[in-house]
Order: sequence, then C-alpha cells, then structure tokens
Amino acid sequence: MADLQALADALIRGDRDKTTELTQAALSEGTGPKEILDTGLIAGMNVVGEKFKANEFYVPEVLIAARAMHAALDVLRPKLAEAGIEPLATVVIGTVKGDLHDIGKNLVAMMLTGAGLKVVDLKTDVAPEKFVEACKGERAAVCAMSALLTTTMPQMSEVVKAVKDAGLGVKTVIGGAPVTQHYADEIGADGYAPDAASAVDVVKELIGAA
Ligand code: B1M
Repeated sequence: MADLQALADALIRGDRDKTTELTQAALSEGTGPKEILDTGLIAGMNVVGEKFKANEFYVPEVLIAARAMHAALDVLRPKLAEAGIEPLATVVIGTVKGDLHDIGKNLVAMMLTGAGLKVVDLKTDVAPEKFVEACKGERAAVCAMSALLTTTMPQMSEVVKAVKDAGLGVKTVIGGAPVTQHYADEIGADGYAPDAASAVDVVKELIGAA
C-alpha cells in the first residue's frame, strides 16, 4: 500500500528525489494517478501554502517544495493524461506590461499548479491584448495578473477592461506588493490576493472549486 502521507511529507520538506521516488513507487504499486496527485502532492502543497500564510515557511521553502512538485508532476503527467484526468481549470497568468518583476508571479503560478490547475504563464511585460489572446486560445477560466510597480498597476485596469470587453466570461484576479483589495474593487477585478497561498483560495472560489 503506497504511503501517500510520506509522499506529502517529502514534498513539504522539498526533498525532490524522495518525492519523485515515492510518486514512482506509488504508481508501480498500482495507486491511481489522481489519488497520488490529490492525497500526496496537492495535500502536501496545501500544507506548504498554510505554512507560508502563517509565516512558518518563507519564499525559499516554497520554491524548493514547488520544485519537488514539478519533478513529481513530470512522472505523473503521462499517467494523468492516459487516465483522462483534466485539470480543475486553466489560469492564464503574467506580470503586466512594463513590469519585469516575476518572483511573486512565479510563486503564485507554482501554488496554482500545486492545487491542480493548468497554468499558462505568459511571463513578464505582458500587454493587455496578449492576456486576452491567451485567455481565448487556452479557454481560460481565470486571468491572473501581477504588478510590483505603482507605475504599472494601471495596466491591470486595462487588462480587466480588455478581458471584459472580449466577452469571454473569464474572471480576473490581481496581486502584487502595491496592489490592494480597494484597488481591485476600484478597477472591477473579480478577485485580489495578498499572497500566493491566498491566490489559490481566491481562484478556487471564483471557479466554484473551493
Ligand atoms: Co524592483 N522594485 N525595480 N527589481 N524590486 C521593487 C518592487 C521596489 C518596491 C524597490 C524599492 O524601491 N523599495 C520598487 C517599486 C517602487 C514602487 O513602484 N512602489 C522597485 C523599483 C523602483 C524597480 C525599478 C524601477 C528600479 C530601477 O530600475 N530604477 C526596476 C523596474 C524594472 C521593471 O520592472 N520595468 C526594478 C527592477 C528590479 C530587478 C530586475 C532588479 C528585480 C526583479 C527580479 C525579478 O523579479 N526577476 C527587482 C526586485 C527583486 C525588487 C524587490 C527587491 C523584491 C521583489 C520581490 O521579488 N519580492 C522589490 C522590493 C521589495 O519588495 N522588498 C522591488 C518577493 C516576492 C515573493 O514578493 O513579488 O510581492 P512579491 O509577491 C508576493 C505578493 O505580492 C503576492 O504573492 C507573492 C508571494 O506571496 N503576489 C500576488 C504577487 N503577484 C501576485 C498575483 C496574484 C496574487 C498575489 O494574483 C494574480
């Protein structure tokens, strides 16, 4: 019987080798890929998110855990595809036009992946029309934006407007150090999150998977 708690624990420790080894072992023992994902990897990533929110973990611990998660997902992905298991939804994410900061955005992307979402990362300096194009092409449920500069925050308003005007029914979520709930309300964004772990809660809430 595969020990999925040990798998979650290895991921929480950020032990990449052990995480991939236990994922492989669970598959070899016949455990379903969805169970490995939900009870091992996503459960572990949820703990990482909680610890991050509680300031028990900092950026390096989250990055190391996310690296372990990505390695295990590489092992699991073909099996998930074979079993026809779809991600919860697709999230398009990027740092807005004029802004090159990507550390926080990458953390958000990793946590969303860890929560079972498909993440399409447009990287940095992303123009509103690129967000819209990707949301259309990827049939995204959520368009997520990051900004670290007060001078680039207004770009978020442009993206929210462009996404709404495109009539795709895509929800918008914003975040980044200078961004606030008040600003999200002001520009009509559907959600705001102060940190990467909360971004998962907000996105899940918006897609009705909370
Ligand atoms: Co820049 N920079 N920087 N910088 N930089 C800041 C942001 C700044 C506050 C520094 C300062 O003056 N004290 C300041 C902004 C001032 C302002 O506008 N209020 C600043 C400036 C001015 C600049 C330049 C203009 C400097 C210059 O060239 N004169 C320039 C701009 C370049 C550009 O973007 N066009 C610039 C450049 C750079 C570097 C390239 C050198 C580098 C970025 C490297 C990179 O990202 N690859 C850099 C860095 C590293 C910083 C600081 C030091 C750290 C930012 C960071 O990564 N934090 C920053 C000062 C600081 O914050 N102490 C600073 C860690 C990261 C985990 O936090 O990104 O906030 P953060 O993400 C958090 C949350 O905000 C949230 O979750 C994350 C984790 O919990 N979050 C979301 C983020 N996105 C989210 C999206 C969500 C939800 C939550 O939903 C979608």
